[in-house]
Amino acid sequence: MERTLSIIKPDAVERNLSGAILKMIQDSGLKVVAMKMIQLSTAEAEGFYAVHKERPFFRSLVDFMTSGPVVVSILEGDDAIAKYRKLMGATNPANAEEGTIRKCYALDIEKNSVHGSDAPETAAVETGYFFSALEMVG
Ligand code: RTP
Ligand code: MG
Repeated sequence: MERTLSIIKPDAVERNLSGAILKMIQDSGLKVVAMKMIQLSTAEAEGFYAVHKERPFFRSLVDFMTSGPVVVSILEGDDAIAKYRKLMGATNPANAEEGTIRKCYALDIEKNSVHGSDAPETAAVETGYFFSALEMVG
């Protein structure tokens, strides 16, 4: 069993797509073991995306991620990290495969509706960034 962090980003929450995206997640067999809706502060978004701080898109990404509420959750399942990345689709929705969340709902390379951890190490850091052990079930 593996756990990964999911974020439904402001562009999707704002368009009332949280339920539709959670349905795609649950239909894939991944199990939600923690979940909450939060408004990220600038410092929280900068901390979360610190790995990208030298990238040209960093400021724009932080502005976007703080533009409205997000739905963060922890997903559990066999091979959950890779499984969720596959369900999300490519970062740029123009390159995303049919049936993926980003193909269905993303607006552009930045407003791409969802985040998923990309490796076991980042999944551990990211789940701990948003949730305490007391907030996880199972
Ligand atoms: P994520 O971290 O959100 O799951 O997405 P990812 O791995 O597919 O993409 P990553 O390279 O980690 O980039 C993080 C987020 O930054 C925004 N981005 N904007 N304007 C741009 O060229 C650009 N490139 C990336 C996206 O919101 C991306 O998901
Ligand atoms: Mg990433």
